[in-house]
Amino acid sequence: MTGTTTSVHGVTSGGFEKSPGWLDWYDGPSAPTFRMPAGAVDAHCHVFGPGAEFPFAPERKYTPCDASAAQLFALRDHLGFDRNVIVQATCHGADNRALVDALHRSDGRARGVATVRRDVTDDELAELHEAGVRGVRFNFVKRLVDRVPADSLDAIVAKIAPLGWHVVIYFEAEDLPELYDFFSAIPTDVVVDHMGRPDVTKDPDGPEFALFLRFLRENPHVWTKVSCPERLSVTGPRALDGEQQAYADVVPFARRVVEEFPDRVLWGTDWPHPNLKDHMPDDGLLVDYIPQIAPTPELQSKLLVDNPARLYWPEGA
Ligand code: 0GY
Repeated sequence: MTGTTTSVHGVTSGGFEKSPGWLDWYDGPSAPTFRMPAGAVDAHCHVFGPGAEFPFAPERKYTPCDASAAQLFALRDHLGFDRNVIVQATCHGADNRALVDALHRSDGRARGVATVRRDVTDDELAELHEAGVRGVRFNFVKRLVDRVPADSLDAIVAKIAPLGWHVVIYFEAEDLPELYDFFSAIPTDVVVDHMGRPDVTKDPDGPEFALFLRFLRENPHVWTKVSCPERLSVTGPRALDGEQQAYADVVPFARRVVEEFPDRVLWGTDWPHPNLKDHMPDDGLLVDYIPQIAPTPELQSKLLVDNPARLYWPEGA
């Protein structure tokens, strides 16, 4: 793998200063012991810049290190994934040029999820579709974005639905009650990032996670990524052969979702892991977490191969 060579002394390429305390992605991930099924998709990852080529958006809430398409594809090959779904990160706002460039470089092995504004034109959407974009992301996490009014989001949905795209939503568990009806009414498929960010110090049988499970039960058009244990965990990345399993506190939440909704779950690394302040995961160990939440080969195939293929490559490979 190539390393973060453009990202030194707090400054990224193009002269952008990284946010204080920013942790760069881990250069030198271990080789996973988990045998990835053929055709596996890393269904949640990002590219950042490089800043000199694709400047970060003026309205961003953080400035990351560089994380290029070439570095992402090297990680894909190292971990044993076949394809990627690259999700527009908020540090690029609605400027999708870095995403589109990465999609073009992927030789058809990546799809994208973009951020667009309500005034996006049909020609711009057609260009994004041609590049491989198949969805838009609506972000409700307050530390990442300013809230976009619901009527703007409705206008975007009306424009992307005819293309067969879906909506990816990112929110905190405490905000689901307020957003429940809005999300339920979205007429396209909807994909929830990171299980709606449950507070894993709470009981997986408690009311907060019960609401999320009810949301999935009542809405067959809603899927979820069971990703980001490193972001949700309090117990952290203990070694798999240690006295405690990696991200043990997240397992009961993710496993429950995988077992109840095996046909509507996706998994991704979240490389290059924006905004982590205490530890940066070893992506090889993150992959070794997968069998804890999807314990059988059948569940693993659905999670990593069949489900993302249905959503992002419905026309076949
Ligand atoms: C993630 C999570 C985060 C950031 C973003 O687009 C983004 O900036 O998604 C986060 O900080 O929780 O999924 O990458």
